[in-house]
This record gives sequence, C-alpha cells and structure tokens, in this order.
Amino acid sequence: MPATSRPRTLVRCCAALALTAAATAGCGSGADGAKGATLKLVTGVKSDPFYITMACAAQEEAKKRGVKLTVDGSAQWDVAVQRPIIDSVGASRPDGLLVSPVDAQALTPSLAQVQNAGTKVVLVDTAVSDASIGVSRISSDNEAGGRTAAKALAELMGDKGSAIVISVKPGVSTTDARIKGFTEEMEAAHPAITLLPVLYDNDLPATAASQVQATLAAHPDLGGVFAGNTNTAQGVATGLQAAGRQGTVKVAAFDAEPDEITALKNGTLDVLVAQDPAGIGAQGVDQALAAIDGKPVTARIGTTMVAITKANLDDPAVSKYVYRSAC
Ligand code: T6T
Repeated sequence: MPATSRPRTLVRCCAALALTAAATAGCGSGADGAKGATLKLVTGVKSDPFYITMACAAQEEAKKRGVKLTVDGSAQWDVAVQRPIIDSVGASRPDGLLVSPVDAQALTPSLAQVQNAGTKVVLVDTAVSDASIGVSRISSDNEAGGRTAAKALAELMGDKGSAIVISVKPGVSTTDARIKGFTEEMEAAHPAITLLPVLYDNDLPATAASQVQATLAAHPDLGGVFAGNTNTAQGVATGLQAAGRQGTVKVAAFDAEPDEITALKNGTLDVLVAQDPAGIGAQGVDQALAAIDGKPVTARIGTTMVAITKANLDDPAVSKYVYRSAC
C-alpha cells in the first residue's frame, strides 16, 4: 500500500511519538494520531458570510486539534472559477480536503482525482451526486428547511395570492433541495397559493432585485417570495424597497447574514431559516481527522437550523446563529 494511502500523519506521529514512547503509553491509542495533518478547505464563495463563519469555526477546531488548515474559495459561484482551485489544492496532496462544490456534477472528476491520490475528502454544505466521493457529508437538511419556509410563508400570506421562488442556479445540491421541499409543501398543504415558475439569479443580488420588480409588474397579486440564500435575499429586499412593497409582500429567506438581519429588523424580510455553518466547519475538521487517523467516520451529518423572526431575534439561543462577516 503506497505511503500516501496509509494515514500519513499516523506514520509521522508514530515516529515522533516513538521518540517519546519510552515516556508515554503506546502510540496512537488515545493520542490524537492526526496531529500535524495538513488540511485544506475550499468554500463556495470566499466573501460569503455563510462560508466565512464556516471557515472561522474550522480554523478554531483545527487549532484545537493541533493541525494546519488553509482556506481558499471562489470569488463567485462559478464552476470555472472553483475547479482550478480544487485541482491546485489537490495537487498539493493534503491529508484532508473539506470542500463545498458549487455544482453537483461538474466537479466530480476533479474531486475523484484528489480522493484517488489519497486525500480524505469531506463534503461540507454542498455535495456532488456521485456517492463515491467523500468520506463524510455534512450539511443542513435543506429539503426540511424548504418545507419550514413554505409553512411560514403560507401563514404570513394568509394562504392566498401568488408566490415565487428565487434561487442561485440549477444544479446546486443545497438550493435545489430547498426548492424541492418548498414546492412540495406548498403544493401539498397550500393549494390556494399560486406558485409562479422558479427564477435563478446566478447568486447576484442585483439580478434578484430586478427579477422581483419584474414579477411584481407582471403579478400585482404577488404575496410572497422564497429567497434561496443570502445574496438572493439581499436582492429581493432591495427590489421590494425599490418598488415600495416592503412589508406587503412577505419574504421567507434562507440564511442569516448581517444584511438579512438588518432587513428582518426593518420589516422587509419576515422569516429567516438560519443554518449552522460553524457546526458544519468544526465537524468537517473532526471527520477529516478521524478518516486520516483511520478512526470511525460518520458518512452523513445533518446540522442545526433555526427559524429567526423579528420577535425571537434577541433570544441568545437564536442570535448565536447569526453569521459572521469576519473571524
Ligand atoms: O445558503 C448557503 C449555502 O448553504 C448554499 O449552499 C449556498 O449559499 C449560501 O452559501 C449562502 O449564500
């Protein structure tokens, strides 16, 4: 078995520990065999508070575990931007790679190459459809999050009028699941609400702003919007304010970054489905280190989500899920 496929850090730690074996009990047992491992994190979008919060917690966990973690990410939500980053990170042969692939198909060949070279791959937040990729997958239950948003929005709309979903791009595992959960819940439990065709904004707030204004012009009875993530929610809020319809058109949005919280406070957004990017990041490090150390790994981990409204925002048990814009 080539050296790379054996938990390299285990080898190094044993060598290091061997020196001190005289003083301490046996190697690896109890000792953190993954100490000194090299880990890399490639996020979806570097400047996105969701991924900043994830990276901060992953860094803190890595420090606690005595391992080096370097973070990189795309400037925008784009396969053509993220693929070369994954390829170059992969070429550096880290012991572990935590990655949020921005598409469920297009990045599989690159990730397979990294994994086949012996790097332990952990999929954090988004995933690829190929189940052979990754030793662990850690994310919110996005379909359930979509259902929660539908229930909340239907109630806010008084169970009538038209509603629309605006999201990032087709082919993104997380946001596609949110749309699925939202649509199924609306169709099953709120048939009186007319669901307009889904629009995609390429993760650009300005596009979401013009899309919501165009929809208002075409559908004056628009009563609700489901925004699939942070940038979309920002754009929807801007569009409703520009149209003077903030507060009359109800909005359920995913995520809880600072601009969304401001819009929640001023009544432009009504309910946020906040995820736990910090938990995803920290558990990503732990799962990667367990795999590197040849210890049991959890294949799938579902993380916490909370619904935030103006009414419960000041509750510390809720506000702790507001995303950071810096570590
Ligand atoms: O909603 C999160 C993340 O879960 C999703 O995969 C992409 O968008 C965000 O990063 C928010 O911008």
